[in-house]
Amino acid sequence: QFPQQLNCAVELLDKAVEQGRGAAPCIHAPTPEGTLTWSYAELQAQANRIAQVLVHEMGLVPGNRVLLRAPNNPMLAACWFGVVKAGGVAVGTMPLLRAKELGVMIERAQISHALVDAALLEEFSLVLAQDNARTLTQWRSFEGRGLGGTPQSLEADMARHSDRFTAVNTAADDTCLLAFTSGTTGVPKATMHFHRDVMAICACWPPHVLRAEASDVFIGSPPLAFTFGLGGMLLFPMSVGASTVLLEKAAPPNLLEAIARFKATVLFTAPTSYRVMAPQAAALKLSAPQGGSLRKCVSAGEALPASTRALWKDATGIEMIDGIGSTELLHIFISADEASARPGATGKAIPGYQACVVDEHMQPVPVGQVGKLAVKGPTGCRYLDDERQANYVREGWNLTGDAYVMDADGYFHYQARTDDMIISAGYNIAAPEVEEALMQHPAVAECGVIGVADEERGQIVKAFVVLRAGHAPDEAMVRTLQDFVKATVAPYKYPRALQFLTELPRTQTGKLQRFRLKDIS
Ligand code: 3UK
Repeated sequence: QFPQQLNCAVELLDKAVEQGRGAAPCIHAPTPEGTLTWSYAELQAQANRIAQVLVHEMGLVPGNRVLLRAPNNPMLAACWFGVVKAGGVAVGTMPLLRAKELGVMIERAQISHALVDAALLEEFSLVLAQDNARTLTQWRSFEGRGLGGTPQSLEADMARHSDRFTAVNTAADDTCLLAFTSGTTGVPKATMHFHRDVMAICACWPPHVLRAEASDVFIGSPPLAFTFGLGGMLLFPMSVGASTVLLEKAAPPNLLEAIARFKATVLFTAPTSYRVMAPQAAALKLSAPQGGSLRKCVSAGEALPASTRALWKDATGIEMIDGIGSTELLHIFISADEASARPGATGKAIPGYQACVVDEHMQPVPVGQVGKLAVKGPTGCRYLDDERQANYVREGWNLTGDAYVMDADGYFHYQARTDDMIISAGYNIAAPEVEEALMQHPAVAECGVIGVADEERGQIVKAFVVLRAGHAPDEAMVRTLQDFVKATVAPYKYPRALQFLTELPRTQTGKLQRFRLKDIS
């Protein structure tokens, strides 16, 4: 379905300019002085200069891997397109990563070049001193808003080049992107994606489920280093000629303020963030039904509890769009739009993808029964280190590691990560179901549930709870919450152990790290 030669940066950026969108706004960002906006033509000019610096001054040849280090900002987007136009492989990394973690990634991915936001240079200098970063010989730093004045300045080099560059004529199945998994289980794995994969995700979920328009203004929290963010915050808005707001700081208070300031219409963030933002979103009347701008709200990264969906709907009048995606499959493959959303279900397989629920032997399980989620589509898992490839891909199906139930209408209901099914005295208990029950109690701000070893029952359910302000973490509260769960779901699912924390361990993509809760136990 795609031509043999394809460069996704040409498709998404150059063609937009050719087709007359050059003057349209593409990227907005807050600056200390006000707002910066780049048109499609301006983003293209920056990307073209960066591509020439990479090729002519940094010796990049097609296939070289380029480490990108920056919070979400316009220059990071320009670097991404510059690398891809030059035929390089963009390797986005979470801004908060430390030298030790980066060294492992550089070694594993044999990274040769780096483009680094000046704000992250201190940690980067530690990386360069490490033995495992020996392959990385060429780097430049930039100021996120393109102002220049940093060591080994990318901008100074860019100034010597024109705003024109003809993209390298890559093959549709050349790699353009290496994405590292979130590390919910500890060790990040690198996944490879081709130019055609990028075009495939732009052709599946956005037109069929999201249905955004050129007039939309996208905003959200996921980093561009996370494929949820790369799609939602950059590729998808560009694929429809819309604009996007890139925020270096997108924790709930900043995000709320920015939605109002930029009159954002399409929001991408994680379930926990929706939960935290709901009261202020209501007070600020941010949504279109309340006279504000916001009209579409996308949740991914973790299961969306029915209670959070209801909370957000009460606060804003907006029915959320849930979607499950993975780094391995690049983006969302099961989802439902506003009109067909069902509380408690993620949705159906989106056009282009097939999904089913299977047992140990890859046989479909009957409707209504729990099994492993298996997915097939135009994108799929290619680990850089193929040892683990066979765990994720079996008989052509991607096994995401999630336990799901499919109902008679083809809606998929999330249960747990396959490893997070708790077996207690012979009962199968899905940790997220207990979490959802706890979260319905007004004293609970956040919680995480795991199974811990128990002599008598094999495992018991243990809950970690963060209380809302004004509630005391005492024995009486433990019993109150235990009784509450017993009254909300089948009593055998109640947490026999319950511990209070002041915050939960999360990855930078907002996912609960259950393995770290196990360490606390
Ligand atoms: C979990 C969900 C229930 C699920 C991602 C959208 O999260 C993304 O990628 P990761 O590689 O993690 C994948 C795993 O996260 N998950 C994600 N979304 C949902 N569980 N409901 C959801 N809506 O365990 C999955 O296997 O970090 C999400 C787009 C791109 C992505 N990379």
